[in-house]
Amino acid sequence: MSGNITFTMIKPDAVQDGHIGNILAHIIQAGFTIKAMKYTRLTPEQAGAFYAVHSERPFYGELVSFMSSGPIVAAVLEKNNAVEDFRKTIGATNPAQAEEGTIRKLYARSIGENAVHGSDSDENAAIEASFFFSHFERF
Ligand code: 3AN
Repeated sequence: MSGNITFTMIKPDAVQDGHIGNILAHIIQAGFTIKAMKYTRLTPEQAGAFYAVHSERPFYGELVSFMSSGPIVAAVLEKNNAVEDFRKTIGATNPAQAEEGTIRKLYARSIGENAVHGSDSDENAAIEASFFFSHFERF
């Protein structure tokens, strides 16, 4: 059975480019409810831990340095079939290949600086939400 929670970050590129408001509006318009949210900045150690699953990939160093380069917005989102529906809403990893109207097509700079994160499974959504939020911060 698919779950109803996913985790997202508005990444440093989209924050710097002034897209926080438009991206949150897009997410809400797509039917997601915000269960938790914070504006924060990751240290390189925190970014490295969050993306530990990618530690063997060639772009890992670049990814960690980018994700700790400026503030981000982290949020837990709720909707039926949240993980799959949110990945449709954000579009392909590479914005050049993302469908028209998706968040990455509209706001991402490149495959590395791609505006938003979206969990890739229910299991990772739970792990990622717990990485950022305690139970006292989720409503
Ligand atoms: P997604 O974010 O669509 O799940 P993943 O899990 O393959 O994509 O990659 C995680 C993150 O790593 C991406 N959001 C992107 O920032 C970065 N990334 C992925 N592929 C590349 C690449 N070829 N070059 C640079 N950065 C990449």
